[in-house]
Amino acid sequence: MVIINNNIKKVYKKIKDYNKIVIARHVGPDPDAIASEIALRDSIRLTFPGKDCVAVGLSVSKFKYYGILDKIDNEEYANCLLIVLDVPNLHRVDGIENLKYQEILKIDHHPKEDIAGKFDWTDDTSCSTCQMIAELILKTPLKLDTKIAGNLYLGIVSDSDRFLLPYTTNKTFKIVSNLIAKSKIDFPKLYNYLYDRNLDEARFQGYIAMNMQVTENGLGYLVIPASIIKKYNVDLATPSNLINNFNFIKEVTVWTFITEDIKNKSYKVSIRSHGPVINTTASNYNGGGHKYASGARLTSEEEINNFIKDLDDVCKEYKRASISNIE
Ligand SMILES: [Mn+2]
Repeated sequence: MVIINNNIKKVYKKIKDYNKIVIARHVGPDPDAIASEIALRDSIRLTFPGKDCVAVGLSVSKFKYYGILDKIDNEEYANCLLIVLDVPNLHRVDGIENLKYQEILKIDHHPKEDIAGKFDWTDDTSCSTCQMIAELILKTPLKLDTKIAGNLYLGIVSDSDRFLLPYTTNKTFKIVSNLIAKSKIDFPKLYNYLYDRNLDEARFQGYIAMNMQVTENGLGYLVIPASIIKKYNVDLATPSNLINNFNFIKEVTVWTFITEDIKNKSYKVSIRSHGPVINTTASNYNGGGHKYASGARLTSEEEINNFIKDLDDVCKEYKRASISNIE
């Protein structure tokens, strides 16, 4: 706790020390990445109107609610403080090519990798980067307004999957409670920015539920041909966006969607688990990821069959071990 407070002090001091600040996050951003960079930028601007603070990276139209990102001339920001959020490796930082920064400061909740500044604030017990930015703002003179608080709230809700994921802690709830108390945001009104979707997607979710095969070992799987993606008017990313919605099905321990990707002549695979570790299997099939949430790529029908067999074996072994634990 003391160490974290110390980090917060150091981060605040760095922000005070620099007049030019560039904030960046990972490529292919999610709401936590986008919301954290815009919230921190807006808070710095509000607190220190004399500073020149920008948030960079490719803008994503579906996230435009959070705010507009800045296009910058690298020359103008030479010798800036670069703050990178929600990403531990430098090659995945978006929008900082050829930027000659003076110093890099990382704030992140993923385990440490190669980014190393004079110091960085890494807290892999935090559910999200937005939780860390909220803590920073609440514990320093950095200012908060309704828009900043709303962005931070959405980042926290999104990365913790509505407080379902195990790295949601009492600290998360404390910070969220303080955030709401201080900003008076009308938080139930914000959920549509995360969860609104069209009827095509809802119907496609029905298709998955109706067609998913479930083995006696608890593996749920579905191969989705390109023709079905077209028929339901969804896209290649839709199955992976929906996969978390198939959690908490009693008969299913591990579940995977294998979607035909015609353009890349392969199959895009998403896998989730609420028991056995699956990223080792994923890494045998051109993929990887977290222990319980992974992805892979398959190229042939034979590979699909082997992959399903391997995952089913993982489920079988897990089931066997759980039964013998009970005995
Ligand atoms: Mn995150």
